[in-house]
Amino acid sequence: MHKIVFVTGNKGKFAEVRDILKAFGIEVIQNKDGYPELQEDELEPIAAYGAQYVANNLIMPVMVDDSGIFIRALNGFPGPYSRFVEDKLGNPKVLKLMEDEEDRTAYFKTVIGYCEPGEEPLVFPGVVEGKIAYEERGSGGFGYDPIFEYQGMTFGELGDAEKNKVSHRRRAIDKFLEWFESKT
Ligand code: ITT
Repeated sequence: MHKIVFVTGNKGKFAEVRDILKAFGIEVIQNKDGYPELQEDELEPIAAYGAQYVANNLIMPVMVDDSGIFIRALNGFPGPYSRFVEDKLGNPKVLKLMEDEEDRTAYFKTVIGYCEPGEEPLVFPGVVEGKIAYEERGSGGFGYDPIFEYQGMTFGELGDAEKNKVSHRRRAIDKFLEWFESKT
């Protein structure tokens, strides 16, 4: 069985990546060492830098996941600052910011970064389009899931198994798997 070290402090992300990759015969091991997060408008350079930094520190192949929610009416906010905004504002205040906005469209994006020691990092993006709900709904998932509607249901209402079939993270991992399976 293949093993992949996934560097994240986020329990929700870890559980999703573990469940998705298990079905493909890959065991995921969580590492909570963290990495310096670049201040960038895009997730790709953050994931690439993080993966390379940890791969060279641990001297082993590693995977990282940098994600964010991009709300069109807020010009893409909070995007790469999603962690900071979740901690400082949380879903109720994000909904407040959206109170008078008619354009509810938003997307979630994950960029999986993968790097082997001494090599260049690779990035695999995945996006899912949806809408910002008017109130939090559902107790599943984590983070912004209760306010992100996908085809009428929030990710919080959808449940982990269904979310894992369609999510931004699933789409990024599918791209990673395509590459990983062609190399092994
Ligand atoms: P690591 O960097 O340690 O992996 P983190 O939580 O800091 O963990 P990010 O920098 O990628 O990760 O922050 C992404 C933010 O978006 C964070 O607040 C997450 O809770 C949230 N988030 C990421 N994926 C999500 C998902 O699938 N559903 C809901 N919220 C999500």
